[in-house]
Amino acid sequence: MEIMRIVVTGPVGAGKSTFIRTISEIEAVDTDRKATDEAASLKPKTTVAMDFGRLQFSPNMALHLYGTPGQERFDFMWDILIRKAHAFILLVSSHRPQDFRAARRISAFMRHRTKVPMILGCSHADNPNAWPMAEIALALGYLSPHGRPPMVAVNALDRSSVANAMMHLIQAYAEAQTTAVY
Ligand SMILES: Nc1nc2c(ncn2[C@@H]2O[C@H](COP(=O)(O)OP(=O)(O)O)[C@@H](O)[C@H]2O)c(=O)[nH]1
Ligand SMILES: [Mg+2]
Repeated sequence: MEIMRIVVTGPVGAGKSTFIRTISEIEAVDTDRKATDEAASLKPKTTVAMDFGRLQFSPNMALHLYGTPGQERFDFMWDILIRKAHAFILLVSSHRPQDFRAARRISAFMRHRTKVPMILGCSHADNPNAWPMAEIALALGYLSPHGRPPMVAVNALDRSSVANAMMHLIQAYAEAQTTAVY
């Protein structure tokens, strides 16, 4: 059985825990605890260690999904989780431009540590205030399509939307394998 380890990262509230819970075939394990700091203004609970979910992709391939905490003070967990990842998705809330900077920082942190493929998941895509993806790309510093990671709109509450994002991620991984860029 081949196991592909996928990291789901992004700022607080981007939908990482939800994304994993929505797609996992086992009951997702979370380490959400009562937020006592600035995360409390966004939601009552926040992930302190990781989320874990599993998905049987094909008879001989299982996907293991690891969700990181969103807060920078837990960045030692980002480090631990990204080192063994085969690919990762950076989720960023499409309707919260104030989070774009945090997303950029996470992206830079990960890029510094791994060369595995990433895709950008623009979550909360169902929100009426969601920014268009092209504008999110610009705000994240991708000024031209060249060198920009694949982008996909995601509603983390919707199983088919999460499955679609997973397909993009697996495709990015497969392409990187065949072109052997790393
Ligand atoms: N409408 C909508 N709500 C979402 C989406 N993603 C997450 N949420 C909600 O946003 C809140 C934060 O999600 P959570 O998964 O805890 O974010 P995390 O901090 O990244 O783990 C929860 O109330 C979710 O139900 C989305 O794509 N669309
Ligand atoms: Mg979480």
